[in-house]
Amino acid sequence: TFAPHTPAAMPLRSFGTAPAYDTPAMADLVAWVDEIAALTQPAAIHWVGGSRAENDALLRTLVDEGKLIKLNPEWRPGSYLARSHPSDVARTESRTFIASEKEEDAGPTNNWEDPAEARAQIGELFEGSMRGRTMYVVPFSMGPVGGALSHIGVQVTDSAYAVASIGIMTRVGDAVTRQIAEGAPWVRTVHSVGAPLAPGQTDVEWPCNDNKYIVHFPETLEVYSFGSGYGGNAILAKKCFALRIASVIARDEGWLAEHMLLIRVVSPEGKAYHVAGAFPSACGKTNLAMLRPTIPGWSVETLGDDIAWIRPGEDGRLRAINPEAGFFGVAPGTGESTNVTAVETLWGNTIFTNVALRPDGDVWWEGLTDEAPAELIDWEGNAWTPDSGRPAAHPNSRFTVPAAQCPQIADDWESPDGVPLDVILFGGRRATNVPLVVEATDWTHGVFLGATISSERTAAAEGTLGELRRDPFAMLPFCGYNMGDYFAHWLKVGRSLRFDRAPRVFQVNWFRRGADGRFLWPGFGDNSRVIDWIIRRIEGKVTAIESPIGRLPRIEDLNLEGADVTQADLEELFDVDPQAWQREADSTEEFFATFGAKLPPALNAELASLRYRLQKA
Ligand code: GTP
Ligand code: SPV
Ligand code: MN
Repeated sequence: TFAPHTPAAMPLRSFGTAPAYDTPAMADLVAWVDEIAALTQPAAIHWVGGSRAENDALLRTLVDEGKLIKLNPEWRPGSYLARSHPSDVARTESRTFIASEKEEDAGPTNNWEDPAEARAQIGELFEGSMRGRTMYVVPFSMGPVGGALSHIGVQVTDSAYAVASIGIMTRVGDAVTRQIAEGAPWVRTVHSVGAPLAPGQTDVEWPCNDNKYIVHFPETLEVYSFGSGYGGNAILAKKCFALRIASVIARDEGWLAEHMLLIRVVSPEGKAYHVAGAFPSACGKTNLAMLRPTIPGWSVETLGDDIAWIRPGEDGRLRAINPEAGFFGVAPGTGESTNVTAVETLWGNTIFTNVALRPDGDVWWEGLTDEAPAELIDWEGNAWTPDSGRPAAHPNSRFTVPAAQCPQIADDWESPDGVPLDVILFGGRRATNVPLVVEATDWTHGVFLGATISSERTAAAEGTLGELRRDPFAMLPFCGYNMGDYFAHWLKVGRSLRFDRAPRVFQVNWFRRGADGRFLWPGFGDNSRVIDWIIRRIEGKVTAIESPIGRLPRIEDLNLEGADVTQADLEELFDVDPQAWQREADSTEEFFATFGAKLPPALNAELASLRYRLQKA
């Protein structure tokens, strides 16, 4: 395992000690914690039990240390603002690795690292990395504790901010430790901000390290993350475990771990349908998860906004759960006119990161209100006015809030058995070409639509904003194995379903723009008009137009009553330009070629028939 070294004497405090379960599995957990402590040399170890009092004390400490600002409880009870280091504001994909035994198991879309090399790196980076800090041991469950579709893990971390965030995003505490003690399998995750403190050294507001390193061991179910305190790099249960590691477990066990929102849509006739949707980061999952329909009769219940674990059931249908317990959502653009449900969810008990602070001790970000307050402190802690010429909140500023606070959360959102899926959506952010909605002709065509998603880059990760990139299944940064094998796995899961019970697949794009650069579709609550058409398709109430790229609605079949959209814009929203699509097909061919022999032949066949249809068009 790690290179030998002499651990410093560790004056462990007595608070938050390990629960005294006397089993071999518990001894194993304690031995692992000791091993990490010997490597990272923290000043103290705190086992998180999950109580309210413990969480309150943790938050008080963070405020005392200047790492959180307590918001004015009159406006935002139980809520806090964190300001990150300006360099630590998003996921760092270039420093994220899959350390599978074989390089081809990481595939062309991941950064691969040889596991032995990765362990050597870990030994170097983590040695003494927690000096002067408390190491927290956080047992967590993804999915309700003990649920048939749930999985558990432990994160050790030297970031109290991460602990508070994990406490919102997952189910944390002794009930999980007990499961581990009883022998349940668990995932090992280790996180350090990589900023050890010398004796007497004063801490900074947001400790982190320029050298970031996030590495996953899919064969041994381990994650190590160094140098960053930011959400997806630090809340390891989320993208690292629930997607990268879980996708590998899912491949081996015949299920799917997906970057998807999950909702229940109830039609005017009172029929319930379940919709899951994969959209790349910052492309509308949380907003669709909290949809408030602008058309009468429809309602939406929220089940999840980012991750879905999906399993074929005995009835030949897919069933899905949201493994998370909170929302880690994009703040900018969230306001009364776009997502009033989110605004109401954020009434209190929320940790905000990198938003602006109002003089009255509340928060603000671009889009919360139409007009900006006259004076603010921006996300970097500087005075700000509307004339400052820069955003007050970072474009990837976020809120972390318990899902239970969502006013439209489904009553049964924590049901361990999940919900049966009727519809799968694939979305992206495309200024051109991709219509508002297209229906796949069958499961294989649906997999082709998922595999070929491309989307303009957003602020959720490092990189050039607006640049078009492939993001298959919105899983490009999150698939823990070879994406070619992942495509094949999707095809295989489809074959395991009863032929008439597979979810129907649709591609959507809320982000198409006109020649003048403005969005052609009003989006947000009006996306219910698209859902309405999709459900009527499923119910067989409406026909579609066969196009080379899939089935399109007849504009007259859309419910557009009261919609703020012109006939010309609608025609542009559904325009399929065969020449532009031949270029899309050329680009898809290049993309598919990167998978070599791992690409399922069925996807090449889909591409060939797309070209054939385009030629005839
Ligand atoms: P991650 O949490 O990073 O995975 O993002 P997400 O997929 O949950 O995206 P989210 O719903 O937070 O939306 C990201 C940005 O897109 C926000 O600024 C939203 O205001 C904006 N957005 C969401 N839905 C729509 C829409 O229908 N139309 C337009 N124009 N913008 C949208
Ligand atoms: C995303 O980037 O998809 C997010 C934020 O939801 S993070 O948790 O950082 O991945
Ligand atoms: Mn989101």
